[in-house]
Amino acid sequence: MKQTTLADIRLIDVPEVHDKRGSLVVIENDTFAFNIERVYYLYDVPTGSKRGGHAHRQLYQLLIPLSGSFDVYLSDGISERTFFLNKPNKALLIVPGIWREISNFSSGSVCLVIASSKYDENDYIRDYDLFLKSKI
Ligand code: T46
Repeated sequence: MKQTTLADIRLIDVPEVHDKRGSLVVIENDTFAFNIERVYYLYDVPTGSKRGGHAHRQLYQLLIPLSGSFDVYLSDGISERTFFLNKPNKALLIVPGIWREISNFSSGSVCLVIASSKYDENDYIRDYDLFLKSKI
């Protein structure tokens, strides 16, 4: 697994167009540092629910709060940091090799995820001790 750290995490301004009718955000395949292969979103998350609880071996992802807000806790096995996402024009870039837990979803929130490859369960590390071992 890539030996990434929290220093590789970025909060990115997404390109947007404003006029008196509102705002429009554009994401194209070359907007970010990876090729887009998959898009999915989390919604209808019950109050108090947590998502994530894993790391990825190869996957790059962008998390965007299309609506509402939530917390994204990240750990590289040494340092940890929590990002509060609540702006649909800010995308959190999560690189491979970072543990994440997503919580405190506000009512009606929607988390858009843009990912660098198709779904592959073999790319997940869902055990925190295994994750720590993978970082040695
Ligand atoms: C992540 C956070 C933000 C699929 O069949 N295809 C998919 O593309 C995905 C993402 C999931 N699934 C299945 C696998 C599980 O049976 O949907 C079920 C729930 O997946 P998971 O428990 O991984 O969901 P989250 O919300 O904990 O995590 C997801 C992503 O898996 C993960 O990459 O970073 O959203």
